[in-house]
Amino acid sequence: MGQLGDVIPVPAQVWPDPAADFTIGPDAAIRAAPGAEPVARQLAELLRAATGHPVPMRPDGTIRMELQDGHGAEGYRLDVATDAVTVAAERPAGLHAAVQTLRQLLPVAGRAGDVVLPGGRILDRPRFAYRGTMLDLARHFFTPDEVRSFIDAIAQFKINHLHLHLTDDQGWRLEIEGWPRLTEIGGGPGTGVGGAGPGFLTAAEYADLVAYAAGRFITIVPEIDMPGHVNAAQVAYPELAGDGRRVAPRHDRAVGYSSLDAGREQTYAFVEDVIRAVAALTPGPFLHIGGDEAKATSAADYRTFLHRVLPLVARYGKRPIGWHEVAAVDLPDTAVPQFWRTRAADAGVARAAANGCQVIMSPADRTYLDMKYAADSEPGLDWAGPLDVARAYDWDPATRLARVGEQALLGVEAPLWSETLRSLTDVQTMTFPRLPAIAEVAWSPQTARDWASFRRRLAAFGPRWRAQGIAFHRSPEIPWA
Ligand code: TNX
Repeated sequence: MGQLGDVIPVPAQVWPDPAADFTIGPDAAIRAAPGAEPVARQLAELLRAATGHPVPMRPDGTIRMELQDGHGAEGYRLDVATDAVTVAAERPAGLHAAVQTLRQLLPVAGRAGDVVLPGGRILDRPRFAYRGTMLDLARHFFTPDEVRSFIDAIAQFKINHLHLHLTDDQGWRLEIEGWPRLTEIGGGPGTGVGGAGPGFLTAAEYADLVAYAAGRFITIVPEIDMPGHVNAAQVAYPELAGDGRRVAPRHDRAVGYSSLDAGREQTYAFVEDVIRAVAALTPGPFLHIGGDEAKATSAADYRTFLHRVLPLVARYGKRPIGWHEVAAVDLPDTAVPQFWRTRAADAGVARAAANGCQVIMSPADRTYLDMKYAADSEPGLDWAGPLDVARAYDWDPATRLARVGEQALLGVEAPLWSETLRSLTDVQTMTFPRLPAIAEVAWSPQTARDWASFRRRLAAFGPRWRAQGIAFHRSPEIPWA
């Protein structure tokens, strides 16, 4: 049995009480308040797997899940006493967060018989509302089953947004009504970097993923990258290229050579169809419009394009997110620039923050999961790296960018680009153990965080990940159990 607070992300407040341990015995049962049942069933499943006991749902259960005010959208209270375990939250999302905490207090080996939970109280709530990661399906396609397994793995760390990079120069990975060649050609054989593929999500598969993620309190954030990163769309529909000539497919790693034509109405007819379709499939509030590395678009055309497209996102009921280059224009205060460079100041993002926009922090030198861990590790890129676990952990999002402080931050996201990835194992190896570091950066109070404590808590995940079949990088910085 570990200590009560030995979880990732570290809870905001922990009061261990060694005299109050609770034993999950053969008679253990769960009592769920109305509205708490779905999360209570998830907890019951975990407790059954850990103990081998039946753990039914029963009105006299001493493991209690309650809904009560005062914990915020995702916060919770966990009380472990000798005679009862009480989980209280304002909303099911908070109960789900508490279950992720409890899960890490259970032994790794399954069907272990009676299990003792360490006594005491946890009061916990997230520092930032947006705690995300991103998977690039465009450079390398991952199947719905692979994405589901990724969702299961990240949910344990209280990650609550999964950004899917669905389109790029190499491939187009989401079926769009009325534009079948996008995926027939853009999702065809050989469309991944280096000739990988084929693959795309049908609208129904995407909707299934959205629902699956929602069951784990994760919001899907779809990205359609534009006006650059559109070569695959132009291969499928040459009329989307400025001069209408046939466009050659490209599966190399270059960026910044393609652009939609900001001066043609046809561009906006296409973009509106895509935004309408993606918005209709996406219950979450966000729609990511990319906007990065538009080196083949003039500055004037870039502005024209965004002034047309930002209102379209709003018309279909979504809040636009864009890579921070979008802050070159005056953004509506509902728009969210996502900072990804390695520099210490960005005039556009600072101006957007001063105008009331919230910002997502993804500085590449701290959060890019596609960076190599070390100069000699594979796979990965190295333009912002190497990025070891300590570097992913040891920073404060509120002091990262000049004039973009705590109040301006919506949250933190760790993107995983897939140019060098070939398999789900590669995805897992790049994600773990760095995403848990970022999850703690985004969830835990800065004052509760400490590298020495984190690396010790992280070490315990070695056996846990092995039991779950999740590959991870055995970083030499961590004293693996
Ligand atoms: C830059 S970060 C890109 C991507 C690449 C990535 C590789 C950003 C907004 N654009 O197109 O995949 O670097 O690290």
